[in-house]
Amino acid sequence: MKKNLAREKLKRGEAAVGTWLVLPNVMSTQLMARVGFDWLTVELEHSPTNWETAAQMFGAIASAGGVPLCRVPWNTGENIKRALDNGAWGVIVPMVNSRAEAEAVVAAARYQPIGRRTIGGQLSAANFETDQATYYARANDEILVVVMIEHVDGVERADEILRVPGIDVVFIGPNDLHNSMGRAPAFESEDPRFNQALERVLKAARKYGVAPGIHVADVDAAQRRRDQGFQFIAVKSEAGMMLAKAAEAVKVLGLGQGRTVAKY
Ligand code: 3PY
Ligand code: MG
Repeated sequence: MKKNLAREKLKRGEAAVGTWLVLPNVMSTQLMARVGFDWLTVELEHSPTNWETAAQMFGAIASAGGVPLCRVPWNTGENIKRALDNGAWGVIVPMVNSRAEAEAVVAAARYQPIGRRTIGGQLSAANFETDQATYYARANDEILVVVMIEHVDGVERADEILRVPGIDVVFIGPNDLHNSMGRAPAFESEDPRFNQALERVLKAARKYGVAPGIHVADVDAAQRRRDQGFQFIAVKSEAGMMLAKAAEAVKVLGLGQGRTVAKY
């Protein structure tokens, strides 16, 4: 059975850096899988991607030697089961705000004796290049379980959430976190409440041996957050990087004059 190298890096205390795949597209996934990120997350929370396309995207990443993860649409057992049974090597679960919600994540994502994940699926074993019996026996050691704290309620309860056994990573969603503070969505801000919330989650993560993570807008921010102690770092998305480069070309060449041009 293949090893989840991103999970191993995190367990060694190192950073594992990846990006979001928001395009429902197998070809762009095949190309992104060869760039060299530690992991790639197929986005199902805010994208039009369906389960069939997601399963093909997980396969494209795994067969290129990468680590396929899935941000599920919401914290339900059905979503977590379908992501893992169809070949994701880990789940990122949005908006976890209480101990009970964190326990529900672990119950769905881990087999017994840690959780109550049910038996089934073919692509899970196939993407780890193993048979189903071996997958069932070892999946608990390879699957990456990521809970998102992205609301002031989750920050308030960071200790009770991260104390739940079976969680590997706590991932901060800065846009929703700002939103929950009544502020405009943003990856960064000078708001002391936002920066104190980050420190509070970092402290709880250290206390319970959970790797801290955050979504960032660019490479400079990724380096800064890594220096601050964040380990699981998502740099924007494949579409975001494509549009930033395209917008740069338009700007440098002085194109788009007299037209309404989107800013990226
Ligand atoms: C947020 O910023 O709210 C996110 O969900 C990032 O992934
Ligand atoms: Mg969010």
